[in-house]
Amino acid sequence: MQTTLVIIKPNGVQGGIIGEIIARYEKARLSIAALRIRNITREEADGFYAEHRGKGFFTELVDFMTSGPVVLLALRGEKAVEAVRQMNGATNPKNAQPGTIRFDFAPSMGENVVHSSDSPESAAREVAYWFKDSELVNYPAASHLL
Ligand code: IDP
Ligand code: MG
Repeated sequence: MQTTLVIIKPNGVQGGIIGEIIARYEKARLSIAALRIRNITREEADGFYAEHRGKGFFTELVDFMTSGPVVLLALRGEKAVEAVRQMNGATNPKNAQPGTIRFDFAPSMGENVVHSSDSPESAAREVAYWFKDSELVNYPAASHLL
């Protein structure tokens, strides 16, 4: 079992597709270990995306991620890290496969609607970055949808 971190970015929140995105993860039999909607600070965005500091798009990325509320989501399931990366699609929506979230909803690379952890190591860091252990819950993911 793995736990991975997803962020629904400000355009996903303002576009009214929070429910649609979360429904896809539930249909994939992932359980929600933690869930919160809030604004994040520039300092939080900077620390979260530390690996990208100094890149040309970094300021644009921090500007975008702090432009409105985001949904922070920890998802749990078998091979959850890779499963969610696949469901989200390629970083550049122009390269994303049909049926992925970014293919369906993302207007551009900079505004690609969702973040997800890229490895089990990143996932551990990223879940802990936003959530305390005591905030994570456990329940069996649906075997069929009610
Ligand atoms: P990922 O979100 O698919 O893991 P990363 O390479 O980790 O992609 O980049 C983090 C985020 O930074 C991307 O989701 C995207 O929003 C933004 N980003 C990455 N590369 C570019 C770029 O070349 N131009 C604009 N934004 C970019
Ligand atoms: Mg990444």
